Amino acid sequence: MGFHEPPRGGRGATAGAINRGFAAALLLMAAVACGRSELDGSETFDDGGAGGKAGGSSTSGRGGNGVAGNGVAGFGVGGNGVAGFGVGGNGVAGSGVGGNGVGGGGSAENCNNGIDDDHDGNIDCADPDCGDFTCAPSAPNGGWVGPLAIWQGSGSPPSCANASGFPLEVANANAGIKGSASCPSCSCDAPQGVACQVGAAQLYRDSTCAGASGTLTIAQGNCTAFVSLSYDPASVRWGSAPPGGGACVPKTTGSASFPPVAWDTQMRACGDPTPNKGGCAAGTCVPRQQAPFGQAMCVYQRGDLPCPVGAYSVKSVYYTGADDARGCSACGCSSPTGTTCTGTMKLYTDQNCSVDETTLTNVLECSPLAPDPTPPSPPYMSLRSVVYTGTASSTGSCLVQPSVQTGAAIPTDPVTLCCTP
Ligand SMILES: [Ca+2]
Ligand SMILES: [Ca+2]
Repeated sequence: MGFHEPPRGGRGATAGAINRGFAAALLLMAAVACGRSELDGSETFDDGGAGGKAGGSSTSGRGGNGVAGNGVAGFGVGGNGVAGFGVGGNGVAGSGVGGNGVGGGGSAENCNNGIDDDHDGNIDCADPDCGDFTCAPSAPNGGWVGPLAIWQGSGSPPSCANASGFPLEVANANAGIKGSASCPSCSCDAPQGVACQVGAAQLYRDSTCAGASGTLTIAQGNCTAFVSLSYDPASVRWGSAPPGGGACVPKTTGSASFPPVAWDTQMRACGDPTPNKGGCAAGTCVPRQQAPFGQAMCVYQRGDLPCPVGAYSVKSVYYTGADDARGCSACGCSSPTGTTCTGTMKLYTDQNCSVDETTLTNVLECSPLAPDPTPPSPPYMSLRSVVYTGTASSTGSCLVQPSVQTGAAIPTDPVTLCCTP
């Protein structure tokens, strides 16, 4: 048998130039494909194998390798732009013409439907095309509501319409209560009712208020007779005129005012994302929240509760109400200080405040005394009388006891928010 020149590549072999070595290898493949058992180099293949098989379907990735028979290159139709590969029969491989490079024709991934729309094997959250989606852990049992997108800050909360796929306003609450009070200002009038009930006189043996003395306490306003035992006093000093009692009347300027209860922080929870479990090992594939909403995923429940075991572990408590128990204390004044008594202290040598008057007009003033012309019987050395007339001076003042806030605005109706770290 002669060696026949193999025919040229088939009709489809538009890129048929292949070197000999490669052709021989392909020839072997072609022979096996045709069921021939012998191959000795002189074999002639007049009739190649079947035509190339088409590549994979147009919707799944890689095209199959087409094997050409009868010198006609197979024509692999690639899926997704991967060429099929045809092999020419009869010893010369036709170079398969690749698929036309047209993609499989699947649609773009819808990240919200639980279906692998683009047939890349990845559903929704698992598909890299779905970067705007994320897996949210399922809301735990026990009354927890979520997943939620959360905004917190001060000022007006943004609309849930801005929270990507969390359009429903689920909760609004607050933290950091501010319940100040503006209390009136206070002042104190001058002391009133200060009493000058007693005066003290010091009686000396000598005439210059020197040396040892005896002290006599005299009730204000009454002539008081007194005797001395050890000596007839020759001088007297007005020792003291202590003021007693009295009070200042507090004055209140303005009135208490209580600004509306305010909060440092406000929280808005948005929920109701389209439910979907696609592509998440656990939980739900939900839209990723958009700023200014935070990235943490949260669940909430009314009450101040511990967070459930699991992914939603970071607790914060907000409040939806307040009890306003604010008030202001009354203005007050301390006891008076700096008050004094003035008046006169008059002494006499008789016992009825009428003979040999000696008058003192200032506290601590010293004056000599005339000898008692009518000393009593022993053991007494003298019998005299004294009268103290005291009036309160206008000095003195009271410390202001200001009006201060009492009570407070107490947050009520707590809401517990538990979020992912
Ligand atoms: Ca999908
Ligand atoms: Ca996909």
